[in-house]
Amino acid sequence: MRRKLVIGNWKMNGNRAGNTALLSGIIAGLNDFGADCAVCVPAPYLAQCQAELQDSPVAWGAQDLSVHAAGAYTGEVSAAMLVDFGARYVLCGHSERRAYHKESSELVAQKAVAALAAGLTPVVCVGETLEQREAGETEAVICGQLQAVLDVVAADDLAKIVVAYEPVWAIGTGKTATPQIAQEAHALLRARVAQKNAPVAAGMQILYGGSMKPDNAKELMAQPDIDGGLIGGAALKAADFLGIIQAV
Ligand code: 3PY
Repeated sequence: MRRKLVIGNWKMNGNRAGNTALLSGIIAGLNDFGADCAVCVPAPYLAQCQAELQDSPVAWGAQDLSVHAAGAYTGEVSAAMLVDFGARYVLCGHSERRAYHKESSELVAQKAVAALAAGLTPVVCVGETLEQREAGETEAVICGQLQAVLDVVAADDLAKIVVAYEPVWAIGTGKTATPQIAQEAHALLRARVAQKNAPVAAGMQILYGGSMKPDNAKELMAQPDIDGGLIGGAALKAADFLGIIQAV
């Protein structure tokens, strides 16, 4: 039985006072809902998460990392630095990074490898655009993005990866994939992992992302291959985030 996981992706939002209010609201409302929960925050706020979440059931992580370990890479943040601030998760290849920063699937795969080497859990994001879906390319696109990671991650590390399916057309648009569309994509991704290692595929957490909200979370998470959510806008309000966790 896979445990559900709900991760808030704050994107480039937040400030110290607002973060404290949000984090304390989440902690206050958390019960044992049977789901794991984490927030992926802008890197400057990792120290704040470490201070404010360390005795709570909420884990924290980052939204990106460098493939490099150290050196002359201005502006980059290494996996070891994230670990230094207690991060457990790091998003790799969110569609906004693929689109705005031209991150290739190969680079995303290298980021996953760097995260694993440092002991972080990479949350590998995959998803198709509307044009790709309409052209019937969904399977090729999302399985191709995943395959790039499967090709380079050591067999022993495969079980430490989390995958997030985030259809680009459902991100920040208010549009959500129907539970059937999401389930179909999740099943394809799990089958692709199974080609490499069936037991790992059976245990892998595959999250759905893309305008998941309290009112659609239950139906999405009831699907057999949907193991939780990667939450955008709804992760910025404690009541909404908790509403999604409660839907598990
Ligand atoms: C969204 O739901 O908008 C996301 O991009 C979550 O990562």
